[in-house]
Amino acid sequence: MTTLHTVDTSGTVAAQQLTDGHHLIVDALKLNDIRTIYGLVGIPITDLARIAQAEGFRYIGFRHESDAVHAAAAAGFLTKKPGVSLTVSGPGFLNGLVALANATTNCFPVVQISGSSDRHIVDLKRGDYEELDQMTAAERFAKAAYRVDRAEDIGRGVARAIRTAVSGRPGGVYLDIPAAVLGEVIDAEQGAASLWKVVDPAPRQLPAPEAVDRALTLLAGAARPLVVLGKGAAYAQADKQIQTFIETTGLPFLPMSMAKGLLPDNHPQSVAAARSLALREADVVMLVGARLNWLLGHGEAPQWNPEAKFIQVDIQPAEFDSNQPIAAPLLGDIGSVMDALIERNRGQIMASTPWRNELSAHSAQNIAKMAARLAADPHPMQFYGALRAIRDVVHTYPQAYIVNEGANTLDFARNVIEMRVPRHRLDSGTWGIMGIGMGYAIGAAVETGDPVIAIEGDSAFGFSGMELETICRYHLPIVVVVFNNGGVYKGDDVNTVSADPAPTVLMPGAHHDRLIEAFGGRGYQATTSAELAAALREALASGGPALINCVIDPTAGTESGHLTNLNPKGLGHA
Ligand code: ADP
Ligand code: TZD
Repeated sequence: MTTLHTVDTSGTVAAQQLTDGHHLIVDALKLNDIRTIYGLVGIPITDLARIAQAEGFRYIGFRHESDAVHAAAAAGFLTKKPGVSLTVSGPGFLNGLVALANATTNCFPVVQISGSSDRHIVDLKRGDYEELDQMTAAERFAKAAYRVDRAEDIGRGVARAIRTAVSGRPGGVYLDIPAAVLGEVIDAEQGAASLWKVVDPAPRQLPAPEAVDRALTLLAGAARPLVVLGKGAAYAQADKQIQTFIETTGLPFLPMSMAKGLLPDNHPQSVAAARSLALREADVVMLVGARLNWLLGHGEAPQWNPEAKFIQVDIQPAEFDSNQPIAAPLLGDIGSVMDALIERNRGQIMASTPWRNELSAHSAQNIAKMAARLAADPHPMQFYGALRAIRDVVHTYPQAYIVNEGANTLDFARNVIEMRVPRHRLDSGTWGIMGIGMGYAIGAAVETGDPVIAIEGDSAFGFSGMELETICRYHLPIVVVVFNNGGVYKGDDVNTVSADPAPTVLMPGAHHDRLIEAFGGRGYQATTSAELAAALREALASGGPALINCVIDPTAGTESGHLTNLNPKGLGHA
């Protein structure tokens, strides 16, 4: 705030307090309890970041905008409040947009605030520094896009962005602030009066009683019921209600990857180890915050029982019937729906003993098979041996967050690394995107202060690897484990037609551990599972940034992991 002294014709001096667009954005965010901004500065938003820092915000500066927006998205998922990110115009905005789109796809609340070039130049396409019609571009990929054209509308714009990001189905919101609005000076009192705090940003949405009864009747008549928990259930922070409903009904449950830990993975009702059988046989399936998209085979036979009836708990009505007929739609927020289910259940649901026994027996068989694979300790290391070493260390750090991306690294780690607490696993999610690794890890570490272990394929790590510098600059408790098999999927492909490496091949023998050393972090090279366990233990005990280059057999893994069948066949290659 600055004071402007004016002298009128009679010689009277008047003092007017002034503010500007920068300060108004910071004040509006602060009023709405936002205290962290993930960004990358440049024209026209550098001062905005400085002012935020001066006003007590934590500003985390990144090396690439998509990592900043991914970090904010992780913050949104973990806290149920929108993460806020800040990008420059044109290319900086576009770099962030992929992460905004990814957050929208994953239903994570996040706001990307971006400075933009002068409207009168952009709109006539006269050619400006970093010129782009950003709002139009964002519209396609975000839940919503808004632009603030006057400083007096900043409070409205911020309120609208927050409300849109978290209410209903959460998602990514783009907020465009032209440079001229950032620099616009207005009366401070008028500015302060234009800001407001959003009341109850994500109001509870209660299901209709008849919809609850319809679902309960269906579940009560089921011979082989199944509950599928998705990341919407994790996001909803309705942990207690979900646990109560599952445990009092005895229903078998299957967690999707980011719902792992909502109930502990070693819970006797978890059928994660009998997934195929559960999907193939279940006759009534209750989806809780999980979509019947490709990750669940669109609910189609033969993966699913063609006779299965679906109950779906979701906050987005248009989600129902998107893939299969939904016999009992339950519209509402998961907390309120679970409360209503618990309240209206008069003990009529009891999962049948033969079905539970069948699932348990099948799980036990699969767990034994997995134990044998995990016990083998080949050299060079394969995925299972390395993951067993990590799993054993992680058990002693239950509060550690797991970030996970790659193809084989994702598929194997999802199954091997058990989660015991809710919302502690973040991964490639609905798009199967690579590049979330360092952004999600930074978001989780900054928001919680707890240790983060990022389990990364070597290709996946490369997408955000430069953020090692960010991790070291802020001295974050992040340990990155790179599963280095020297390639995208695998490192043993051979190009038989020229001297160039094959398309999937990356630099053999790469020492990713030395990258972090350049920034003062701890680097480790592990070639055996014992070395890996020792390095991870030491790195976690240090409480600071570390990277373990975990050397995996280049022949280990499968092309495209478990999605090999999604590659088009055609005539094949040379
Ligand atoms: P997964 O990939 O784990 O199966 P999805 O991302 O496909 O999970 O599904 C998440 C679903 O959860 C989305 O359809 C979303 O609308 C829904 N959702 C998110 N938050 C809530 C909430 N608070 N209450 C109800 N549904 C929610
Ligand atoms: N680009 C983006 C943004 N997302 C993607 N999913 C891909 C490319 C394609 N892709 C995958 O689907 S997995 C993957 C790529 C490039 C990397 C697999 O190799 P990796 O993991 O080294 O990370 P594994 O464990 O060796 O299979």
